[in-house]
Amino acid sequence: MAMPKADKIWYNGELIDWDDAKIHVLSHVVHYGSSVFEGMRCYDTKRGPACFRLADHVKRLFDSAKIYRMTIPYSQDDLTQAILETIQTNKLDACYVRPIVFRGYGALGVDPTTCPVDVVVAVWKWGAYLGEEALEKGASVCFSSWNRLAPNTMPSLAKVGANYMNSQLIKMEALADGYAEGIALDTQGYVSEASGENIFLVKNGAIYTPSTGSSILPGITRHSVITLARDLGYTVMQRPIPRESLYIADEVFFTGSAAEVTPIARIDKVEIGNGARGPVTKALQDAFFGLVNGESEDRHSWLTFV
Ligand code: PPE
Repeated sequence: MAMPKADKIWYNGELIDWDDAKIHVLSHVVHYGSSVFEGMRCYDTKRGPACFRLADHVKRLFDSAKIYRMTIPYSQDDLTQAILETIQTNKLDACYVRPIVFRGYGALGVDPTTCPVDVVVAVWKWGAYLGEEALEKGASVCFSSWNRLAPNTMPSLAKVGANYMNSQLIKMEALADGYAEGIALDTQGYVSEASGENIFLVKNGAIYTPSTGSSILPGITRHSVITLARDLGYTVMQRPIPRESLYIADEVFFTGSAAEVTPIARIDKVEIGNGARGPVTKALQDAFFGLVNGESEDRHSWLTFV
């Protein structure tokens, strides 16, 4: 994705020009991947711009930092305010929001504890993650030859920069082979997630998704879709999912802040269902987009108006 510039970036408490938001090349994060971050969307609703599940994203950021013994020098409330301020200042109606906390410049060597912890919030315009067409027609994806993170190596519940080296292997292989995305198995051989999306399948009217035991990031969109599906009366189960159950599913779709709810039309060139967006996926997209666009009632108080 070419980076569309916005105006200002929030950097350790100050709003500075986009082009001035720089770090030293000897910052700890550059060498050892020591960052925790979030990605969320702000939607353009009839009542003005609204952040989707802002509090939950801020909470997950602090959880990721806790796992890595990183003390964020702001409170959750401060950071929430900083995010809202960054969106307001940049005057974007709809945008992607990327708060990132990283070990900065001060010392090198693996031990990060003497480095400062820097905090940044950036926003920019970001369209459909796998393309506008995929939202309607479904994406063509593959299984990756790479596994997702093994338990007790890189914690998958933390959204940290270093985990995305594994994601990059999955994504580059998929793109090089002509697919939009790759689905990775966990180290037990069960379905885990894609490089930047959680995955769901629909079979005989019920909905299944891997549990947190399958090395997934506990997606906030995943949680939202599980909740909306249950509101609509569907049964949703979180359990180990064998690879082959995706090929014979009625429907498969991805969820993510960037990917939203994206149907999967083909996996490894095998058509899923009839190779088009299925009715359950469509119903969940309608529920999701209705809510984030402010058209339907926000029953779970997921929108924060900017
Ligand atoms: N798994 C991974 C590995 C992941 O990166 C994401 C988000 C998800 C699942 C879905 O989580 P959630 O956004 O809370 O529903 N991926 C983000 C980064 C995408 C990127 O290319 O960068 C995102 O969707 O914002």
